[in-house]
Amino acid sequence: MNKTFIGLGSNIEPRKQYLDQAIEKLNNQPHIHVTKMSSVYETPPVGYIDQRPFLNMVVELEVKLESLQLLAVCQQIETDLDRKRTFENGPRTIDLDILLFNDEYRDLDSLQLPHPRMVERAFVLVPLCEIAPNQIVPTTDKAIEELLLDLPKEDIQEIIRWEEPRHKA
Ligand code: PH2
Ligand code: MG
Ligand code: MG
Repeated sequence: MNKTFIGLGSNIEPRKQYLDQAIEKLNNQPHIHVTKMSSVYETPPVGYIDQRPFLNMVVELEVKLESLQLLAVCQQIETDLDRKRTFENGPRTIDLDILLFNDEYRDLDSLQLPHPRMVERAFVLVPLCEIAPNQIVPTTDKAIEELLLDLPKEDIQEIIRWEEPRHKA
């Protein structure tokens, strides 16, 4: 059994529904169990900033798959949920990024592990810290809660726990 963490992001409505559907599709795979889920956070766009805010969260999975097989599953789910590749960091219905896979290190074009930008992104570290504060990131030898302390306070303050909007009775 392999333990892995996936970062999910969406900034095209219905954002929450895309997150829910992606998790359901992961859990419906015979060799994947969703074992932990973070809260959902609303986060300002990083990289290309002229776009709608994201909902982000992180899940922990136990999988009987190799990392490249898991990548293929994630990419298929993105396609099934209407993900269009427009431009780098552009708007998306759903993005599924493998953050960590056991303590595996990979440097392929298709898959880099640990995810190379995870340690600088508050929208990844805040939800990940909620479910795995003591998890070590192999290339840094630091725990998630330590890595979070290294980020600028302003970055962390922008990550807001998000709740489902209430519908009128
Ligand atoms: N994903 C990106 C680029 N920028 N910003 C936020 N807030 N959330 C994301 O998931 C995100 C991003 C590339 O995948
Ligand atoms: Mg991404
Ligand atoms: Mg991605």
